[in-house]
Amino acid sequence: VPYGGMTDTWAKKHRLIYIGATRHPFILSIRDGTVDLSAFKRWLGQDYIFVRAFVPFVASVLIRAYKKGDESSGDMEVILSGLGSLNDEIAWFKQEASKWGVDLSQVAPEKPTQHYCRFLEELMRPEVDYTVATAAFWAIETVYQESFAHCLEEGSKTPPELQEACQRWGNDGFGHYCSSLRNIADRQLEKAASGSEPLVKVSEDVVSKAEVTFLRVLEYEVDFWNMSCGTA
Ligand code: HMH
Repeated sequence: VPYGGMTDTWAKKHRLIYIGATRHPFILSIRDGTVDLSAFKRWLGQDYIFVRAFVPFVASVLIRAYKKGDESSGDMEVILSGLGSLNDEIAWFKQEASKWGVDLSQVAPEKPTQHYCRFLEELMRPEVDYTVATAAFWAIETVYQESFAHCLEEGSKTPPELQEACQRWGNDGFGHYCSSLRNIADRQLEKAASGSEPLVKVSEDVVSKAEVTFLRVLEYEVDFWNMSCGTA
């Protein structure tokens, strides 16, 4: 069954950069078992820093969902479940880091991590539309879901000690959560695009801002993978 939301249109329109983010050489190296374990450890430390910054961003989306006052949309429940997973994720990072001998208190953010975290802070500003924020949220989670699910597909040679990491984002439950985020973003985009807002010009502006934000997420994700590989 073809899916016809705005997010799907973007993924097709920007196919090359989308593939660049979700089928990055770092992910392909996990999938074919040739991954450099020092690269994985670098990714682990940097992603822990990213996830800590991602929590307040998701909390800011939750606040905006609440302020919209549309209880029947179910947006708050989805976002709140995301915060719950992030709580587990932070605990997992700590446990995984000690398993690999990475001291998280000693990890300094590298440039791509700093830039990505700064971007999240910009998205937390009150003047950023809920539509733009939910599109970014969907894109950030979906890149990880599609990337790590690829490492678990039949025929992949992901090393056993990395399978748990891939499961975190590659499992079906996380996939379902990403579909819920996509539905939230698509519903918002649909509302803006159909000009149900009195100021059509403002609504169109929101849709194009959201598309640009989607592209920026993909670029930050590619930079993040490049850094993990050590090719940044
Ligand atoms: C860099 N992007 C990055 N880290 C993550 N943990 C996710 C997305 C998904 O939560």
